[in-house]
Amino acid sequence: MDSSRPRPSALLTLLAVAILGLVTGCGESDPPTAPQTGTVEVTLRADAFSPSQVTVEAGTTIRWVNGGDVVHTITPDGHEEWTRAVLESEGEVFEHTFHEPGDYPYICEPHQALGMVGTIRVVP
Ligand SMILES: [Cu+2]
Repeated sequence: MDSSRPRPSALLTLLAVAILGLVTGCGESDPPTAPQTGTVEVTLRADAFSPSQVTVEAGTTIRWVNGGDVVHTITPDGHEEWTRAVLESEGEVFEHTFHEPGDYPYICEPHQALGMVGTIRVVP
């Protein structure tokens, strides 16, 4: 009548997987997961923000740089943290400093359908 109770071996397996996950989570090949500070650069490529997901501490400046001669926009998606920016030529830059913790999604209007979207996550 104990068939619904997890077997000890199953629990051990779960524990082993959890530990393995922790260890590999700190692997050198993984992208940094700690919040970044200072000035963090995001490059606008043909159809993507690179990197598209960025986690920073409050007070960090994001510097978007147009990596090519394609017109992109950096348009807030559902918030008004900054005013829509248009980067028309290679090397053109837009910067914004984030002070309030939260998630700030944004899109590139011409390339949103291609998946050119990003999120800045600001942590305290
Ligand atoms: Cu674009």
